[in-house]
Amino acid sequence: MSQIATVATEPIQGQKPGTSGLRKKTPVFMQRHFLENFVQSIFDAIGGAAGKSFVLGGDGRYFNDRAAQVILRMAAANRARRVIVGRGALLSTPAASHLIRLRRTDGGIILSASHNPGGPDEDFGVKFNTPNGGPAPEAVTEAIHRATEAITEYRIYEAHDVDLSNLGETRLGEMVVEVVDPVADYADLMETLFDFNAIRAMIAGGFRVRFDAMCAVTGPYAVEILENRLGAPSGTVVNRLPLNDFGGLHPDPNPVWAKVLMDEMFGADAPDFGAASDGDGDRNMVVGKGVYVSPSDSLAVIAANAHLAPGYAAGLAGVARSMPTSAAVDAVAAAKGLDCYETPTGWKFFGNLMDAGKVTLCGEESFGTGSDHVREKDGLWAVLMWLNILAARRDSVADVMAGHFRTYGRNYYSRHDFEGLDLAAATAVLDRLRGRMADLPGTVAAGLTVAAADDFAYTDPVDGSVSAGQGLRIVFDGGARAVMRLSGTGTTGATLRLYLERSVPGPDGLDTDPQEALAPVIAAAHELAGIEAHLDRSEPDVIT
Ligand code: G16
Repeated sequence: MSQIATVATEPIQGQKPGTSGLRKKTPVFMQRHFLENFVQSIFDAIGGAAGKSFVLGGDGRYFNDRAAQVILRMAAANRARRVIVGRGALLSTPAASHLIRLRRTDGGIILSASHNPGGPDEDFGVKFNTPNGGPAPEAVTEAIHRATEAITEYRIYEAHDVDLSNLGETRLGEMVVEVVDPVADYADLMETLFDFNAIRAMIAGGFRVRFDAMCAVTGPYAVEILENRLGAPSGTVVNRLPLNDFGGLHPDPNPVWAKVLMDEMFGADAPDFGAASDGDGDRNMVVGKGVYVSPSDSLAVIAANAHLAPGYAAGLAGVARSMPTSAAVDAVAAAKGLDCYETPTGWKFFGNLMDAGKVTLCGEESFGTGSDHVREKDGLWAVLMWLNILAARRDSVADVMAGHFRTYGRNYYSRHDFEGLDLAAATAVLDRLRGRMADLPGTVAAGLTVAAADDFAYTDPVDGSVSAGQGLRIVFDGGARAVMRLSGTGTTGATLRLYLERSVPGPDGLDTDPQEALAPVIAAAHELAGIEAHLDRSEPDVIT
C-alpha cells in the first residue's frame, strides 16, 4: 500500500505572495490545508518536485518546526530526490540562499515572516527561492498564486516526524533528508570575503563590538563568527538564543525596535560598533559610538569602501538600490564611474542584475544590504563589511560618516510609517494622489513647488519584464523628494510608508538633525496626500 496520501482540497483565498513571500497570522497558516495548499502550489508552479532537490529551513519562529515536517512529507510525496535541512529546521535567509547555490539545488523553501513578530498569535511566512538562491521573481510568485486558485488536491507522505536534531542523512520514502549544520558553510563563505585577520587584530586591540541578535536566528551565526572566529569576548552577542516568539521582541533592527542597543550606543562608555539583525538574519542596522548610520548611507559608504575587503578588491561591477532608497549611493557611483540601477522595493528585483553581472552591491532603505555572494540581503555580511572597512581605515564610524558626507554630500533621509490603517482608506489616499500625478507639477505645497510626479514603473533591463505601480514619486524644485507606497509585508490592515529625502552638497549644513532637515518635505507630503484629512493621523507610528 502506498504511503502517499492524495488529499482533496479547495482553493483558499488570499494566498498571494507579497513583497517577500506569503505572510499571514500564524493561526491562519495553521488552518486546515492552508500550508499544504500553498506548498503544493509552489511545487505545481515550478513544474513539479519529482527528481528535484531543495533546501529547507527557517528562522525558528513558532510553527517553524511543524511546518518543516509537513513540507518534508509533501516533498517526499511529490517525489523530490533530496531536501537539505538546517539542523532543527533552522537556516537564516542568507545562509539558505548560500546553500541553494553551493549545493546547486532546484530552489529552497524558507519559513519566515522576517522582521515581523513571531508566536502563536503573531506572524508566519513561507517563501520560495529559485535555483539562483534568490527570492522567486514576480513571474514565479504569480504562477504560485494562480496555482493556489486552481488547486484541487495535494500529496503528502504518511510518516512519523523526521529527526532534525542530528546531522546526517535519513530517508523519507525514496527521498533523502540531509540535515546540515546551519552555520558552518555560511561562516566559511564570510571568511573568503573579508579580512578576518585584520578584524581579529582590531578586536584584540580593544575595539568593542555589540551585536543584538534579537532572540532570532542570527544568534548562532554571530556567536560563531564574531566570538569564535574573530575573538570578540563572550557576551559580545546579546539576545543570542533563538526563541520561537523572539522573547516577545519585535525582531526588526531599527532605532525603534532595537532601542536597548541604541541606548547603549548613545550612552556613557558605549562600544565602538553596534549592530542588530532581524528574525531571519537578512536585515542589519549599523550604529557607531553616538552615531546612527541610516541604511541608505550604509549602502553608500560600503560602495565607496568595499575595495578594502579582499572579496571586493577588484572593484564593483555596478550598484543597485530600490527606488525609495536615498540617492546617496548614486553619488558614489557617479564619482567612481559605476552603473547604478533603481529597482522597485523587494530584493527579488536585484536577482537578474546580479545574475547578469551588472551589479555587485545592492541595498534598500529597509535595513537591507548585500552583494552577489548570495541572492538575498545579508545582515551579518553588512556587519562584517563594516568591521573590515573600519579595520582597514583605522577609523571610527563617526569619522567615516563625516568624511563620507564631506566627499559626497549628504542625503538627509527618513521613512515615516503609518501603521494599522484601514486598507480601503489607505488605498483611497494613494489612488486619489495617483489620479492627480499628471497635474501635480507646478503645484505649491507647504512652500515647495512640485517639479515632477509619477507612479514608478520598472522595466527589468535583463528580461524586459515590466513592474508597474511601484510607488508614487513626487520631486520638488531643488531635488527634495517624497515617495509613498503601501507596505507589502504586513499581515493586518495597511501600512503607509512615506519616504523623505533632501540632499545637501556641503560643505555647510551637513550636521542637521534629519527630521529638522526634512521638515519642509514632510509638511508638503502631508498636504499633498491629505494624511491628516483622510487618515486622521498627524504623526507616524514608526520613524526610521
Ligand atoms: C522585505 C523585502 C525587502 C523590502 C522589505 C520592505 O524584507 O525582502 O526587499 O524592502 O520587505 O517591504 P515593504 O515596504 O513592502 O514592507 P524582509 O526583511 O521583510 O524580507
